[in-house]
Amino acid sequence: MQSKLEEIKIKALENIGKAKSLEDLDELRIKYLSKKGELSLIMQGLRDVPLDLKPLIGKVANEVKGAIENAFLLKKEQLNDAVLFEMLASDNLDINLPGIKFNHGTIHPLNQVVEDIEDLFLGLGYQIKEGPEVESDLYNFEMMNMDKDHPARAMQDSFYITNDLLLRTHTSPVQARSMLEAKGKPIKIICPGKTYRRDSDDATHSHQFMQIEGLVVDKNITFAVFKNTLLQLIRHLFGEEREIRLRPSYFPFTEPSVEVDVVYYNKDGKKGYIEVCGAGMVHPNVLSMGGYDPKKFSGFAFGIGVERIAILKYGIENIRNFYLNDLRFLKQFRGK
Ligand code: FA5
Repeated sequence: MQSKLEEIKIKALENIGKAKSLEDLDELRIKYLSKKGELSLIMQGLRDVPLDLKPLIGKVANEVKGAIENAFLLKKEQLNDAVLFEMLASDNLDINLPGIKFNHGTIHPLNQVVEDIEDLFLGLGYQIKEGPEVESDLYNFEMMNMDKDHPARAMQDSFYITNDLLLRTHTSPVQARSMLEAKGKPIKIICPGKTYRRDSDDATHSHQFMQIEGLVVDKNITFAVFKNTLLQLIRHLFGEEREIRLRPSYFPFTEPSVEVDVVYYNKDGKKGYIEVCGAGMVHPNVLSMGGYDPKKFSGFAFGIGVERIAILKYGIENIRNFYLNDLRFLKQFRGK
């Protein structure tokens, strides 16, 4: 029995030494060391060994088992190392090489404001609409209750392409377009986009700027609903604490009309207000022209100045910064 054990040991060590993979090694483990392996079968024969020889044979058997187990563990380590070295060699990674720099773009601060406001209104059940930047006189003025000779047209002089075609001066023409499209059904939309005016450029005025129009038309839309929506918007943008002012105003397409001002402090700590939004209850004439009976339907509308919101939110000193494409300025808005 002793020689049989020695024989198994020699064979097992030889086979383990030759194993080429972890799979080979596992097969050998089953062959020699498992419950039904060769070593266990021999050990079962220990019962029939004469009593005086048992300690000796038992000792040899344990030594053989120990030697096989050690060889097995050693080989396993070698094979694992070999797998790792092979992986590293095939990866061919030189950690001394300088990495490739990717130039990450940033979302323009004005678009960040637009996305933020869109998120708010989508959550309130509004749909997002688009309208053309080259607009007809009909939608830009007439359907907004400003006839050809209406004095309020002077407040929004435009860049004209023909007598009837112009760069829209506000996003309000989308109101008229949405009403005609909805054909008398309730409306709840916002529309962000570019607008153009023959305004003189200064710190808060630009000849091209962005607005977000809002329009709600339904039965029983009250001034209270309108005011609550405006407050929700301003609180969302500037927090509960920021002081705001609702100022009575005039627009030919709303009655009554308001303007929303938000407080700011200049470099010297002097308090002022910046107008961010014009709004009001939709004028009955605008409802009629859009195909809604003003006796049954009412609504409110607003036009937010996107640059003005961004100026206040980020403390920007001049509106021109948004249009100069200076990367040193734009990169400051990464992930705001
Ligand atoms: C209008 O344009 C109206 N269409 C808004 C409106 C919509 C009223 C729906 C009622 C119902 P106003 O001219 O005030 O209104 O402009 C709205 C906002 O656009 C202003 O509060 C301001 O934030 C911004 N804005 C106006 N002109 C300029 C400009 N030249 N540069 C930058 N922002 C401007």
